[in-house]
Amino acid sequence: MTESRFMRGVLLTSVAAMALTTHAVAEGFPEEKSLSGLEYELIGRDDIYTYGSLDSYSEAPFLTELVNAGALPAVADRLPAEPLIFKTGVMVDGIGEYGGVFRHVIGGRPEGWNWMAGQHQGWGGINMAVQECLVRQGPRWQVRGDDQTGPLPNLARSWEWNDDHTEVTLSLMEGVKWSDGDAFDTEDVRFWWEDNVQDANVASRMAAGSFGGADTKMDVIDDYTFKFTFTAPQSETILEGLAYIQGCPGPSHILKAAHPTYNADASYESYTSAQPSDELSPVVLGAWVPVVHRPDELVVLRRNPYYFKVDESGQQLPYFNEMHFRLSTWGDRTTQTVAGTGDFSNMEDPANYVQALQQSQSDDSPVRAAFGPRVLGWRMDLNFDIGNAPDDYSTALRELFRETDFRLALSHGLDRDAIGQAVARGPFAHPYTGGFQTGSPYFDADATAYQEFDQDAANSVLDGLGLADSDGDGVRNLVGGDDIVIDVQFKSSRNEDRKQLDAMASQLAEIGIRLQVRAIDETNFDAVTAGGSFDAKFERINFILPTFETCKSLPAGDACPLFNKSGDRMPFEQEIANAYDAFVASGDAAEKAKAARSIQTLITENAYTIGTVQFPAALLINKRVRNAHPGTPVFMYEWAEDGVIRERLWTAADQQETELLPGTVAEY
Ligand code: BQZ
Repeated sequence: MTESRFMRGVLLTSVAAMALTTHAVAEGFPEEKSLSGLEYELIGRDDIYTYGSLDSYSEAPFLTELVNAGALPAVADRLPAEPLIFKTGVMVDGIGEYGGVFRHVIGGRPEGWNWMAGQHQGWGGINMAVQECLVRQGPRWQVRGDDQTGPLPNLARSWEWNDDHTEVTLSLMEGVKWSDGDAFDTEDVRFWWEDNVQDANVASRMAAGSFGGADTKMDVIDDYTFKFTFTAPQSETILEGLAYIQGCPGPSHILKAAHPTYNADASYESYTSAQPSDELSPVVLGAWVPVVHRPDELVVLRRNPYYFKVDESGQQLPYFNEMHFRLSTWGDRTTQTVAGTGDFSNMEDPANYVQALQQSQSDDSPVRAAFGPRVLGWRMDLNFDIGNAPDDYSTALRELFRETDFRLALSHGLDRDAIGQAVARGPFAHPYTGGFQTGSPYFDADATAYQEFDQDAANSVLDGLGLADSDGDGVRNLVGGDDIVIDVQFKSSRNEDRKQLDAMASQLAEIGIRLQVRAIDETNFDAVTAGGSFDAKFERINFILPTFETCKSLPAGDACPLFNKSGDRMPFEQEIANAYDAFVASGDAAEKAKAARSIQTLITENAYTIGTVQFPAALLINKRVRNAHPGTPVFMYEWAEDGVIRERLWTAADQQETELLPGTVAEY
């Protein structure tokens, strides 16, 4: 289907004649009243941690007993030559005490431990407890603007660019060990890159071709040094793609044996599920290792005796010996944290904001709560991938989805104020038209188009497209075809998503479009959507940084976004791809902001994705937990589970919760 007939310019003039009220860019994204109450001082990126060797090291007392029993090497032999050292100056409660339990409650369920093949571990902080990545983003929320030069180092402790910025050579920490004592080195990085990211048969979190283009090369130089070569100059920004969730190597000494490239009896399916969630313990680099998994009930993690980070006094981290993940619901996470039976919650289910806020205001409340900016946005993504449509009806539907004015009409058909109130009464909701949420450093109201709720305009556009209700059943029909029924998938565990879809379904029915909502178990939602097998999907998306989970939102690389995996781009979509490349390639803040503005304008003017509402969120942490900086946002560069730096959280001995498996570590 040619786009010309529906070229935007033509559309706007004709529609103007029909009094359509699409607020082109400058005319006005609704004024926003921020609820953010976060206060914090900004620091330099090097104030958080450094690398180096200390005169002596110490460990959790029960580990010393294991060393004395010959079950573990001495702490100095378990640590790298130069561990990562957290600086005391920016730790709000200073050097910590060992022991106790950090209690999470989550709504997800571990899918498996093979994260390089795209499996998740249940979200809510499990993923990030077991995975360590080449660089880090979370703690950047606290870094001064003039020092925001790029991601923070982590496993890759430093890197160097060549003159024309087409090559970057990264140096790994030397002597880091996996939780079974095996050495971490460039063979793990090579396996991650070649046999997972670059292998199109593996549904890795970093899509092949999305890291600087399809021809990016990675070369191993020695055991601790490797190099990326790009076909075009890049900036530090591209390295943000090496942070959590994309740039986290897995144990090659374990997984190669399960990979078809090295094992003729293996399939890609068996490889993906090579580490089932009820088989323990996986080999990890993270601070804690899963040792117990009671399905639908609990996951218990014990400290990793080989963890490669220390505090300035030489104490090996983390401070907590045990971490629990109670497997419940996301809503219950907030309920239990407000009640004091959980220690952490990203309060993100607007339905319980009012009650949780009231409860957390009292002096004897176990938590404190402070709202951050609006970083939670919900949107519907229509699938534009005609090439992979499963049948003729889907093909016809996806051709219609590629019509900009069809999407604009849908957007005008949505009453976002009503949708917001359906989720939570009060001042929390604000309209969202896709693109950056207002809490993003790249949000610019003047670059944001807004389609007001206007059913007349929506109907006249749909009429203009010839989508009449030819069989008189109240639902518009495809030209000469069936009813227009949009099958929308959403996560069954997300009440706020269901409420919005119910409101959207009744609103769009009024303009003759039927939404058929379908709940999918959250555990497989990503696997289903990663495969592109949906006509439409609806979920919460944090679009704060273009480099965060890029493939979910932007045409970066041929296999992206997930809602147009064909790579058959619409003209404006190609402009978005160009703006994204310019954003990543530029090291100049003003140029980046300019590229981000055009991404925003192109997305919102074309209703590339159809946003509904956006909400602030509040981080709840139990008051007995120390070193949790009160200014930590629920989400900025990464979720708070990363931003709060859990490996340096602690609780005084007299306030510690009882461990379920004292004195133990994972056995291999
Ligand atoms: C935070 C986060 C930590 C994924 C997930 C979950 C998945 C999505 C998203 C959030 C959960 C919590 O978010 O909602 O507060 O704890 O885990 O990983 O929604 O279904 O696929 O993108 O991050």
